[in-house]
Amino acid sequence: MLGERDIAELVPPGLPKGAALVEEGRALARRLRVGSTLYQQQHRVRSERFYKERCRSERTITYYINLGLKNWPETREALRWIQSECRRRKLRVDRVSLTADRRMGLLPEARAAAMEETGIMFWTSDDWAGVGTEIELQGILNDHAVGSPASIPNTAAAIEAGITYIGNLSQQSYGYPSWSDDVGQMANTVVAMGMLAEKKPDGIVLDSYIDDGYCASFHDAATSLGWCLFHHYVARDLIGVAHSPSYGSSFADPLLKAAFGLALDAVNVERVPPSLVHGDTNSLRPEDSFDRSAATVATDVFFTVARELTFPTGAAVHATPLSEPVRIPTPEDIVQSLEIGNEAERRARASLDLIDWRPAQELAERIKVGGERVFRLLLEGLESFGVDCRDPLQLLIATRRLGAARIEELYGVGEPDGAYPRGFVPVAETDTSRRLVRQQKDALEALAASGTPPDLRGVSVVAASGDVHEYGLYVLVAVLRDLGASVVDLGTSVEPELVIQAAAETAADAVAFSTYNGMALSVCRELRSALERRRLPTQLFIGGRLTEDLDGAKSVDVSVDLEQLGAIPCARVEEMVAGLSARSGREGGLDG
Ligand code: B12
Repeated sequence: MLGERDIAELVPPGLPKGAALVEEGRALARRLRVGSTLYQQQHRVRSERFYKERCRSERTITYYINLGLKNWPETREALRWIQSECRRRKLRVDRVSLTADRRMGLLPEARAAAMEETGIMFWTSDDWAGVGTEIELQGILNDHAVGSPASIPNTAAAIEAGITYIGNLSQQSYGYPSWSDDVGQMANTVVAMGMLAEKKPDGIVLDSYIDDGYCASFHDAATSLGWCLFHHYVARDLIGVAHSPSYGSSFADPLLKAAFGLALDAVNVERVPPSLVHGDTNSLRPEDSFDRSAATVATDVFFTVARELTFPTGAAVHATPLSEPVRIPTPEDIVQSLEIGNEAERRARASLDLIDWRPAQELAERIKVGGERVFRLLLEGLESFGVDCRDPLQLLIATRRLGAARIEELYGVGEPDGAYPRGFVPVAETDTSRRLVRQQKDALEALAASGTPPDLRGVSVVAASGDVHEYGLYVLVAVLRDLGASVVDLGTSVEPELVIQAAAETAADAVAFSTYNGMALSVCRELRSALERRRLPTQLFIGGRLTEDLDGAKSVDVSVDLEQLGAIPCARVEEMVAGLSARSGREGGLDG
């Protein structure tokens, strides 16, 4: 399935030795002191890991929140308000993910020039220091540290600030604006893992939040478990890091979610407590009422708490804010989610005897057996392509270059069946796979319901996502192809300039661009000016979450501004289909 060139590119020549990079990281970390935080002082531990171990043995449930404001002062004030509100309402909250802007993944000197997105920026050393000394919650760094071009400075800053869960190896696959050096990115990742290995005795843990990376794209939970085993192998076995994958936002089915948690715990041989079990975010849709979302969130967190009480792992629990699909959650939205989480715990504690866990245990065993096979096949496959499987750098580069879909097509372990997109029947189908098939079908049915679906044969489109979000793009591309359009799919984290270059090279009729990270207007300006520079008449469709901070107002819907720029903002795939067919003038599929 792989051509000679693909194989040759998996391990580029002249790579540094992974072991030397690990040593470099260890040496760097020897000069760093692990900071202390108010939370860790309060619980009399040097690291959150040790407190989590205590919670695991005492069956104490801890709570996790995400906060994605723009800078430290704003974040600190919001957290202080959340803390006091939780005290007043007698709600438990322990830890906060300081959800970073993607620019934090760039080297510090490149950050100011890059486009502002969504999430926190740490601009000064005082900002970092504040995490340990100015809030009572334990801060964690989930995003754009290990795995990013800035793996080394961000890991160092986090260690010194007393952040003792540092992520996120799953982001080894991420792309960063104006950064094209994947070898450099992976080399920095290996150095940072060397730093974390050095600090293992201090209780520092490498988190890998799997729904951020390839596992968000896999169709089979067995592939996801195999991927976790692969990361355990690289981080724990080859480098010596305390590594614990965590999961949750793409899991909707309570049985699958519980089973996956059990399978993950079964392969966690050092029993490093996972950072968290994230609430289900992907089931919440912009068009749903908050009341409906409340039922989804309450059920999700109820079963997570029940599983954690019955089979404790030490993972903190997260209840998704109801506003998740429509806006960046406000402090009020977060407190509301803690109300749901804390109450769900009371009810779960009262209901434990009612739950029969055997189906989840059986499914967990199937996922584990499948995952172990995926891992073995993956390593054998990499070896057969000439990858040195004892070298962490080679392993990370090769798997990054292979990509999630190819890894699953090559090493997925279900019964072969060409009717399935990845060529086999999944051992335990992911909710992602089920949902994407349904969304594609829904869009086609909606088109059919409004008349004969248009015939898009002869229409050519270049499609891409500007950030990591890929599901909207997947549905869009699938529907356009179903209707006969010829689509060049450039994938995720693609720079505007590259999209327009591809449109020029293929003389595309239209560009479809998906953007979610809160800079829709800025990105559209770049797309428009690249089109104008080349004098291209290409139609520009844009969708995703069309927001940006404007004149001090946060997350404003910029659809009207996009229209004024000459783009066509779309909330649904069907709107682009209508726009294309109006232009091609071919309705009903009668000609061509
Ligand atoms: C899944 C998800 C993720 C996953 C993505 C996994 C993956 N491989 O795709 C992960 C966890 C990695 C993630 C990360 C982030 N996310 Co996110 N994510 C979501 C989530 C839960 C679902 C979005 C989704 O894919 N829906 C499924 C698709 C099929 O539906 P859809 O998006 O509505 O798309 C439909 C239409 O919009 C349309 N469409 C979409 N694009 C286009 C394009 C065209 C041309 C057309 C015609 C139509 C079209 O067609 C689709 C099918 O009908 C939403 C919250 C939510 N529940 O909606 C947040 C959300 C989109 N994420 C958000 C953010 C901020 C981020 C981060 C920046 C957070 C951070 N600071 O780290 C990072 C991005 C990091 C990066 N490197 O880019 C915000 C965006 C806020 C905003 N702009 O107002 C949201 C709304 C969450 C929130 N409330 O804060 N995310």
